[in-house]
Amino acid sequence: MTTKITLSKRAQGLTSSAIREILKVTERPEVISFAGGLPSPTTFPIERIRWACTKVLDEAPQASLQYGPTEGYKPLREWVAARLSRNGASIRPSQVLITTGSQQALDLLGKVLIDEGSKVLVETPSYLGALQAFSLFQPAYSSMKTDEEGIVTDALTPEQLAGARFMYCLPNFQNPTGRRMPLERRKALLEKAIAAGVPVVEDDPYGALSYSGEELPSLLSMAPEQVIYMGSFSKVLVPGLRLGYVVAPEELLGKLVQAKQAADLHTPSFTQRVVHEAIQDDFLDHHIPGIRTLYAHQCELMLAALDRYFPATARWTRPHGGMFIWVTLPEGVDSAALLAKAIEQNVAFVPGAPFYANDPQSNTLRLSFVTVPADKIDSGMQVLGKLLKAEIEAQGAIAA
Ligand code: N5F
Repeated sequence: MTTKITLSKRAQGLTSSAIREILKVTERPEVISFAGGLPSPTTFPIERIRWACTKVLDEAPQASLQYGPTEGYKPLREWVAARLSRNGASIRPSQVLITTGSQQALDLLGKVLIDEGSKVLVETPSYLGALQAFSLFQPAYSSMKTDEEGIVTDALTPEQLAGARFMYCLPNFQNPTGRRMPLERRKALLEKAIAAGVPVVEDDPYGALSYSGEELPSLLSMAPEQVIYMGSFSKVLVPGLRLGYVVAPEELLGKLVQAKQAADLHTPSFTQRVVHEAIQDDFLDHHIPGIRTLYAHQCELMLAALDRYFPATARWTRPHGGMFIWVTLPEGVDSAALLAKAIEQNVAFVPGAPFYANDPQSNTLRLSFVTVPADKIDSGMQVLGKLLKAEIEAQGAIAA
């Protein structure tokens, strides 16, 4: 008998992350990549991490190299709970699960909350990595309407909310649009979720990257019983150590822990201890302002380049924090086709379509302004602007 591999229905539906695929191309050093949300490597506190590694190996050589509890390293869970309790909420360490990047938390949530056909509410557009994680469990997505202030809460009807397993929200400097939800919208969103009994999943890797330093209250702090919160060390420290966390009511946390046992037993003991050492003495409070200043500057450079090189018929967001600008091209221009041409000229971005759960808008794209050094932003954007104008002219010629 010849061996036949029969994939599960789940696996048959799997597709590759557009970001990860583009990353393969952008590894070539000559490519100017506005694609992956890769933090600027100049912000990595290398000496601090080196010091923390040595300290951990000197002080806890065996424990740091041994298996550990699934829930995570206790002092790190305590740190997360204390940090999230700073603005008035009261989060207990027993509500915190340390994960292998917050991406793992998305997968675990999908595993324990989604059945085939379950209704899941997502923003339009939403983080494609979350859509990829949830889609494994075959939900029926319902897209929430958004505008420049995020989810349009007035448009959320009881019918749309009814029976949803959860709504997935990115209130701070959303991936991919860079938008932030104002306080009034946050209140209205929670009111509706509470009235409908729908849990809110708040994914918040960018909240601390507010350029002015002003942070808005998290949904978690406003309604701790209603919200499942995800945070990450990727954008405020380093992404390569793969450390994130999820905060949930204890009864759900227990299920997430069981799902994590099956996935990877626990997040590496060593990296948890290293990060815990590195962030002692309010390190992040001293470190994050430098990241904000750098990203604010690079965002400004990219906005200036958009004004300079992009046609007036394109529109884009003007973020006040985070790492992304979202561009809407004139109707009919396909950003995936534009990407193919851009890559030939060593410039990359992420086409917008994979960020939509329903009705993909192929005339959109995401630009990250943080990964490439400031002096390359202008030249990369000049290439994109020229290609885009040529594309629009070619279309006009066809139409005429
Ligand atoms: O905590 P971690 O590093 O696993 O971050 C996952 C994650 C979760 N939620 C949101 C909203 C995110 O934006 C991310 C990370 N997103 C990056 C992006 O470009 O969209 C990841 C890019 C890196 C990659 O896929 O290699």
